[in-house]
Amino acid sequence: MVKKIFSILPVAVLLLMVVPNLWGRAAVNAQDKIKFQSKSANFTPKYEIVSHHIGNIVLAINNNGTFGTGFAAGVLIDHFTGQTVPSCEFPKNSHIRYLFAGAFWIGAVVGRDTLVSVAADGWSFTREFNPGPNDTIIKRSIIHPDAPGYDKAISEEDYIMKYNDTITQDIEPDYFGRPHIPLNIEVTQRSFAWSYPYAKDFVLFDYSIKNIGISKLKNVYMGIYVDGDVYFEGGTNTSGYNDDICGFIETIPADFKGCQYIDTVNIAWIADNDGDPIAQTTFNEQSPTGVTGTRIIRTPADTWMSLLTGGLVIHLLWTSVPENKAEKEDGKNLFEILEPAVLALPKEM
Ligand SMILES: [Ca+2]
Ligand SMILES: [Ca+2]
Repeated sequence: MVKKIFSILPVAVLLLMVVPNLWGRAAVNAQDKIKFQSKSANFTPKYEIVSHHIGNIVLAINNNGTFGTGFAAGVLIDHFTGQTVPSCEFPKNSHIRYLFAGAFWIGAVVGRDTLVSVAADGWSFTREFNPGPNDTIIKRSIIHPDAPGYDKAISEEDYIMKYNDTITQDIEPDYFGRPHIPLNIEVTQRSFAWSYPYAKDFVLFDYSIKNIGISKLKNVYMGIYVDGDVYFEGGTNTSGYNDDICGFIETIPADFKGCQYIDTVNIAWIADNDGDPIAQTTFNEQSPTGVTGTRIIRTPADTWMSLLTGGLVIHLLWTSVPENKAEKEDGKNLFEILEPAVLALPKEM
C-alpha cells in the first residue's frame, strides 16, 4: 500500500540591496571556490540559467536549486536573451559583484534515518538537486500582454522552474562518504522582479516543496545557503572577497509620517569591508559600496533562524508540527492547507 505522503510547504525569500557605510574585515578560503561536478545522471537534466535584470539588481537563477553563477551546471548564457549572466550585479551594468552563489537545502527524518539534500555546498562537490529532462524554465511578465502566460504573471519578470533530488548516480558522497539518499523532494521555484522605484532593488523567491516519494517526512528543515563575494569585476582592485564582512540585523529604527518605531527586518547581509575607495575617502563607479542581504518573509514553519559562518549565511526553517497533528480530519495532511498562495506583491503606484 502506498502511504499518503503529499505535502507542500510554500516559503518566500527576499534577496535585497541596501547602501549604507561599511567597516570591518573577514576572510574566506579562495582555494575552495568554484567546484563543479561532472555527472552522468539516471536521466539527463535539462540545465538552464536565466537572469533577473528588469530591476537594478541583476541576479542569475539556475534550475538546479542554486542562484548566482558559482554553482551553475552549464554555460552562463541566459536561456531567453542569449546574453552572458552575471552572478549578482548592483547597480545594473556596473560590473560590481555581490554574490558567489546561493543554494536550497532541505532535511527531514525519514523512518529511522535523517536525510539532507543540498542543491550545493561550496565546500564540497555535492550537487543533489537537478531539473528533470523536460523541466525547461518558464518566463512570464505582466508587461507583455501578447506573451505566453501573461494572464498568470505576477511580476514584470517571473521565472518558474522545477528541480528534484531523485538522481543518485554519480552524485558526490557527503562529507562522511555516505552516498546521496534522496528525500524525494520536488521543488517548484518562482522568482519575481520589478523595475518600480521602490521594488527594483530586490528579487522575491517563492518555493513550493512537494514530497514525491512514498515515505512520510518528519521534522522538515529547509535552508537557504548564501556565499556572497563583494568586489568590482575586471578592475585593478583585486581585493575580491577576501575582505568582505557579514552580519545579521534584527531591527532598524523607522519613521512613518513622523511616527517613530522599531521595525523588525531580520536581514542577513554581506558587504565589502570599506567599499574599496580609490583614495582614503573617495569612491568611484568601481567601488562596491552597497550591501546585499536575504531575509525570510513568509513561511509555514513556526520557527526559523539564520547562521553566519566564515562569510556564509544559512537561513534555516523548520516545522514543529507533532506527528499526530500532521494528518488532519478527513485524511488531509496539514500542509495541504498551505498551498502556494498569491503573495502580497507590490503594485505600481
Ligand atoms: Ca571585497
Ligand atoms: Ca575592501
